Amino acid sequence: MPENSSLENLLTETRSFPPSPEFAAQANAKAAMYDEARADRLAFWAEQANDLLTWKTPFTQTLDWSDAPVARWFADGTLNAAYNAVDRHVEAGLGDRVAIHFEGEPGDTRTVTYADLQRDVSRAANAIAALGVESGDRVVIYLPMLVESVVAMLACARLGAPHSVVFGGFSADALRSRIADAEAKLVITADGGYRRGAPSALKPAVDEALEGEGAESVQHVLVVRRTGQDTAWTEGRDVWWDDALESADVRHEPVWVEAEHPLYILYTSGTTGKPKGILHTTGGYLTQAAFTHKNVFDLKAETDVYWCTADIGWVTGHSYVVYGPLINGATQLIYEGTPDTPHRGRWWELIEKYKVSILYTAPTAIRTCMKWGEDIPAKFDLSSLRVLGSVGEPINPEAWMWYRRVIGGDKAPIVDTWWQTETGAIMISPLPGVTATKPGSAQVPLPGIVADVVDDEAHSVPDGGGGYLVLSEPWPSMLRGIWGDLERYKDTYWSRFPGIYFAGDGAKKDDDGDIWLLGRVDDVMNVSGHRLSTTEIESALVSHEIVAEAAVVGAADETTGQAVVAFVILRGEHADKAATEDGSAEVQTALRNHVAKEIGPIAKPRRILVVPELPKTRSGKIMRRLLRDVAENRTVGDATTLADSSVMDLISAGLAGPA
Ligand code: 6R9
Repeated sequence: MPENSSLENLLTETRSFPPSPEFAAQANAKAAMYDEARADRLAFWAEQANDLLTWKTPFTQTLDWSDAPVARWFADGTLNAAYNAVDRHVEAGLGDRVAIHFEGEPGDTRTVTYADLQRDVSRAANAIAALGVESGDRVVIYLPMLVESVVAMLACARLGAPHSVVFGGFSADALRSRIADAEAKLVITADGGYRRGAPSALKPAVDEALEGEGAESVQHVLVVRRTGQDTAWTEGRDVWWDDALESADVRHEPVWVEAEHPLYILYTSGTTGKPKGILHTTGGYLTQAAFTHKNVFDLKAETDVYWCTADIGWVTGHSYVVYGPLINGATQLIYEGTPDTPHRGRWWELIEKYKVSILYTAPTAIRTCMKWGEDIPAKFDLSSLRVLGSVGEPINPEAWMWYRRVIGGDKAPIVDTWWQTETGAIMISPLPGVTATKPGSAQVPLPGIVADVVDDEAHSVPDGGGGYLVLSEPWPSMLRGIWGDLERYKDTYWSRFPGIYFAGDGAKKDDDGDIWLLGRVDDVMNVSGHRLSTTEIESALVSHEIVAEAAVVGAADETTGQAVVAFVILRGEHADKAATEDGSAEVQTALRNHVAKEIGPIAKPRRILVVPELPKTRSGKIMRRLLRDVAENRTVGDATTLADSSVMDLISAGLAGPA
């Protein structure tokens, strides 16, 4: 079980907020959906796939699980994701509906209708095809939050070319390893984006990534002009997005693909150093993204203005900025920048300006706003908000209550949505208008989803008990594997409890049987809702010449959920140097910058502690539990399985000095 004591108070939480009769009366979701799905789960999903998507060729088989754990959903049907997200809305006479209100960080705006999207996506598809990309080829997208980012993803989908979006905050090295693993043919990037009031270059990281070994598969780089900053150019390889689109035809026939055709690969941290390329396919993924977006957020496409604050570099941006909302014909806001530029009320100002009615964000953002003070949101009219969502990490009851009261005016239901890159779409969440919500709990598996909390022997725990979260039946948007490594897929998710999916999260059931998530049980950290692997940061640290050994833990942090704390053993004379105050500061800076360069600024350790030894078991495994005790200033727990039990004393003694 995770030993996160700050989460213990969750279990004494007893408040509950039933839906108002008015909300319930108009809600998309109905309690009967649970019964319907329980009675015939596959028929339920087949109905959703038919209702929510337009198929070129209808499917006749819902699920083929004969090759478990690789599922095939709706396999003999054919469709196209971009057609479903864009063209069919235009064909239905909704071309003038706003798809995207774009707001740049400097305040520039753009309104994009579904008809505009259709033109741009078609032109981009023609342009990308002209650069040699065909169905099945991989395209890496490394962009800030722009309209073009959505267009680029849909253009790839239109061609049947799986995209792999790499978060713009990742370093050149991280980008290169992803390009190499996916063997991408094309990279789509921008000169830069606006970040905290200034242009921030992006293209140099692509140039650096492509210079290194492993990225030889890339033939072209398509560059969106956003900031207009000076940009180094490789003739013959680099192409401006605007030039390519300008000369491209506005008509493009979508490539109809089979339901199991790969839609995208998204890299995420696992328990080892090498990121996993999570593979999602088309029909099942789109079905569940659309179903959850419509019912969990109660989307009324004609009247709602929806805003998900996630970056497209994460799965939340894939399912709830691009595919879910656009499949459902929603009107949404996309904002390029940070919440505090140029002032700390920017988000609330945007909600007032665009009359946002559905907001989907992360607990870390809510806690940051709490810290800034409720007088800031109080200056804006937030009365348009009618549904609030949370995702990325457990939300503590205090933040939940603040979100409800200060942002939601004590009336908007909160949906705390549990899911993962691997699950593709929301799995556990209250349904607004149906579920009486509880502060801090994701509560119930959605209709058609079978989840449980089990003990070490895979036995379901009774109400009131705790253990591991598992998913016991396949679901439409489940990952279809890890790119290029089927064994790792089986190993990671299906070997801990044979035949059922192990999510890597600890959970409890309360007396009503509702599920409370307690955080990761493996070596994956969750910093501001972003997954980081301890091993990945450790490898980055030891790749620095002065580091002999490193151990990384996630320590509880009030704002970011967890913070990266690193314990390092330095080589020879560097250890002595670090023992002085100046030397210590120098080492800290050097190592933090090094991690930022190797992985990205989000992976920078909050604290780096120089230690003489690391606590290891006899088999050589680092006991991170003990280091977490140190990092969280707790009394160090049971150290009897250490090979050398005096190590912890040595570490604690050393930390009394400069750290
Ligand atoms: C969507 C996303 C997945 C991990 C997951 C869990 C944590 C996500 C949560 C939550 C508690 C929630 N997580 N949502 N924990 N309550 N509502 O975040 O995907 O980046 O792959 O992270 O995030 O630990 O296993 P991803």
